[in-house]
Amino acid sequence: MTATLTGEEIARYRDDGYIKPVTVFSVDEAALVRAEIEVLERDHDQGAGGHTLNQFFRVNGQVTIPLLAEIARTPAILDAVESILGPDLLVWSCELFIKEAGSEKIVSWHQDLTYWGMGETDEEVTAWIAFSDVSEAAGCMRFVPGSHKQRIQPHKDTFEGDNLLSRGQEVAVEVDEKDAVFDELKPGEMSLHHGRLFHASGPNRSADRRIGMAIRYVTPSVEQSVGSRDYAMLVRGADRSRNWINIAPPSTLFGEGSLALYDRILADQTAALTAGAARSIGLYTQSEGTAQ
Ligand SMILES: O=C(O)CCC(=O)C(=O)O
Repeated sequence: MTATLTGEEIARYRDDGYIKPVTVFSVDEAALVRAEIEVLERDHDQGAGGHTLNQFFRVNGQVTIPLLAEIARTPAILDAVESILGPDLLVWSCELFIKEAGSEKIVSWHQDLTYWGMGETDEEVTAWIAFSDVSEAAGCMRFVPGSHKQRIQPHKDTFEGDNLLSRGQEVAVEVDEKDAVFDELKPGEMSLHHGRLFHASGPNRSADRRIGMAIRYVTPSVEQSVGSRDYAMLVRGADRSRNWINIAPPSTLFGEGSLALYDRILADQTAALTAGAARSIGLYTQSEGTAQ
């Protein structure tokens, strides 16, 4: 399967700050991935190396979980991302966003780049892939078209318990829900969104789990400017930038070396990802189960 975007789709991404839906897996392939995620939940619910499974799922999943690193290298996903970012692509983080059936968990309105220490770059895109039916009822993402043309706006920490984000962060400007479009996706479909796009998601009122994976792609030119160093996995082309410590995909699940690397990355990234927090926060360290 190839998913190279057309000129018209690329223009729409530039104008709206997102593009959807792009099919990157067949329904059967998506079901297989979901089954593998659910095997992980069944067999590794205690986590590994002192981390909960939830933490591996929510930040840098590609470092210790081969399945997630492999998904991030799927040619069809890379074709579409290459259409936006060009031929040299790195993966900064893989994250699973899972909401159980009937879950009240939400994601408040935010701009991703606010907390990543990468400035206001246009050289980052998130691929969000559905592994279940991600309908409006299931709490799909909502986007405000064109909002990526704004600079990074002030955000406030809410620390609300039902928020899937690490500090319940929320953009501190009024968002008119009438402007929002729903990012409904079928299993195997993905959307791409810009790191300054206003986006949010609601509770899961459907009868099934809502399972999605966010992959943060950057080009080698992006620089970590808050933390002292940062890490990324080269997935297409070349990285001649020296901006990133290049990491390899893991060969085994929760291997000793990749667990040590995970600790190192988390320690280095915590400075950037928790900068300015109103109170001390761990990055998804709370043991709230694998799915929220
Ligand atoms: O899955 C969600 O509900 C939110 C995901 C999100 O905020 C993101 O991928 O940037």
